[in-house]
Amino acid sequence: VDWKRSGDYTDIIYETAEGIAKITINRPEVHNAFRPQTLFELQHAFNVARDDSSVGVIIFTGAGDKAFCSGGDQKIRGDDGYLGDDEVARQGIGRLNVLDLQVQIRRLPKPVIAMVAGYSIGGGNVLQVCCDLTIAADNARFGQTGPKVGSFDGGYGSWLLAETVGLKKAREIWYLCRQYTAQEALEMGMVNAVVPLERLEEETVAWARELLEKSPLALRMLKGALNAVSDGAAGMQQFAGDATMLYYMSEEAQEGRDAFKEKRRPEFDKFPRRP
Ligand code: 2NE
Repeated sequence: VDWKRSGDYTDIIYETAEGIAKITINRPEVHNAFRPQTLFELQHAFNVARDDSSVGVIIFTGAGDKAFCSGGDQKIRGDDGYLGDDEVARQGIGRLNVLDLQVQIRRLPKPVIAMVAGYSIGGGNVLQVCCDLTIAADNARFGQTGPKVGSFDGGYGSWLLAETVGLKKAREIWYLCRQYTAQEALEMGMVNAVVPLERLEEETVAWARELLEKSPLALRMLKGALNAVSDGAAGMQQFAGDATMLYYMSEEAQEGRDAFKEKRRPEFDKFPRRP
């Protein structure tokens, strides 16, 4: 794939090719742990991919083959969150802005594929759980560490994981903080496929190309539908918004708009009252 790099980032890499955006956490020296800046850049890049109408699928990954992401950077963890190098941090105030990124991935109306080599740990594993699909290399290792390092994610990290692998398994993963191989993750339904490390990108791109052949609106509605149940009112709000978008695209809705602009009564009688 002939990836074209763009954007001015320090902690991540943003690339596109053939309708695919690839977003890479680029902090291999800490197994791609994230700090507040990493998350600001990821949020920016995911927005760029969302707004780019030539992009149909997003691949989310980590630099190198040692880790997808090892969660929050424990070395800059303050007493209430993760400390950046901005004014907020200078006041000693930490952030947990990974939670905003989780929501953003859920709301983004294009499929996001996590491409995982090596460790997918802690808040990093929660991110891959939030993605639509996950392709794992055979060297991948998955796990949560919260109760070991003084943390937990009681949001998507817990109940979306439970929805994905079942309640008993989710409890085991969180309570015991064990690590699981790619094969074990496949067996528990936490990933979609396990492939040899040297073929990870090739296989992930093949999945992305297959998605690109499908109807973008159908994929958008399916993502919204599958998320709506567990996202409650917020999920329904998004799904309802998509219904409005589809309605706007109908002649019936456009008749209402045109009648207003032309200062006449709308002629809705010509549209069927569907059974
Ligand atoms: C990932 C793991 C198991 C790998 O172990 P190993 O032995 O293969 O590598 P090592 O030597 O631990 O890591 C390599 C380098 O990366 C750093 C290490 O400190 C080391 O650098 P040096 O100290 O040698 O210079 N590194 C790795 N993970 C890091 C991290 N998260 N923050 C900062 N530096 C990190 C092993 O490294 C590990 O267990 N890492 C910690 C995983 C973890 O507990 N993550 C945080 C969970 S909490 C969270 O993410 C969170 C949340 O629960 C809720 C909200 C927001 C965030």
